[in-house]
Amino acid sequence: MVVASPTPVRPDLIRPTGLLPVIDLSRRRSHVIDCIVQACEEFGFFKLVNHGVPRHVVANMEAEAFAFFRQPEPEKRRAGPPDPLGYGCRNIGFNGDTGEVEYLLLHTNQASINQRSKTISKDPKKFSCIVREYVEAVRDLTAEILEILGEGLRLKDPQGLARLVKDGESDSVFRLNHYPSLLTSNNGEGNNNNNSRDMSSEESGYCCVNGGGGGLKGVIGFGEHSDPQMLTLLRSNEVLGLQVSVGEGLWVPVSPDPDSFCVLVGDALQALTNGRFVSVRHRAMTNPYKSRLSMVYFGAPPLPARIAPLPETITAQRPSLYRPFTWAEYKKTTYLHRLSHSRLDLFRAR
Ligand code: GA4
Repeated sequence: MVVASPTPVRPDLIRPTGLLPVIDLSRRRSHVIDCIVQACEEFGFFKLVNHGVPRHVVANMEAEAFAFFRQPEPEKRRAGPPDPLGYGCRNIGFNGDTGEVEYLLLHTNQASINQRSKTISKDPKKFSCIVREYVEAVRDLTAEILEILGEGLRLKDPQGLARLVKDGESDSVFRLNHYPSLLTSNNGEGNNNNNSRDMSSEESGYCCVNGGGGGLKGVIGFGEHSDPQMLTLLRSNEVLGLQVSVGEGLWVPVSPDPDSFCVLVGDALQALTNGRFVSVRHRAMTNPYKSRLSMVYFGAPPLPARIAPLPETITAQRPSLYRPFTWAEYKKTTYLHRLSHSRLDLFRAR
């Protein structure tokens, strides 16, 4: 992987990490509902702890992901180029976006996972089984959060949002992102993510503003964007990198916690809630000393599903902000634009 020259990051525009909400799913239901609704309104982001996804399901998925990325480049390329599904390296989407990242993008449909696994793993049955277990667990958790939101919004059909991601035809996708450390990056000629060669955690507790020692600075791994889907569940290893925008150009680093999930509101949920929940802009920095791995589930409706502000979110003071559209239409639009585009603006009601 080629190391790009560092993208300058303005230290004055970074805020402390304690600002972001952390929600304990094991607390009293009514309390959890209030906290989640408030977090989705204020930030479009929260960290979820005591979420109930079994440790071994996460650990197995992480081991498979590292095993894939550890392979020599030609092996990985068997699963590419991304169409957009499959293995990709540095190129994101089809309109010239790049980042210091390599990734695997999978559809969550089981037939698609089985088919793709043949190009990804020497033991495709094991790989697809581990992906299935992980995806089912995070899909169920996503559905649970959407039910909580349905209750919190006092929807007539509180389970309606959750049904969209639980639908067998759901267009949800799953992404493994690997951000090699700058020290272990190479020119795409083999191992670039051997975790054991990374620096100590003390050295890697770097500040992405000023960079670490030796003049190494944080580099953009995945540029600023919002997720197009409804809800994103992101889990990363213990390496710092994710940053969320809290408006007015301020970025907050998310402290890494392998036992939690970051939950992000996507564009489709912003439209469904008539802008009451905000899709959060975020980005990922590479860590100079440690490889970062994120496992990201993007909960989406089926392609023909109609997205329009729910009646309960439309009031005289707040008329419908968006025109109705299908998820297929929205998805097509995302691929016609750059990563950082504010694509939901194209669907505003006139
Ligand atoms: C961002 C969220 C998901 O990772 C993703 C990305 C997709 C891709 O990498 O293929 C997109 C990006 C994401 C938004 C704008 C378009 C599409 C790359 C890109 C430039 C899988 C998704 O659904 O949208």
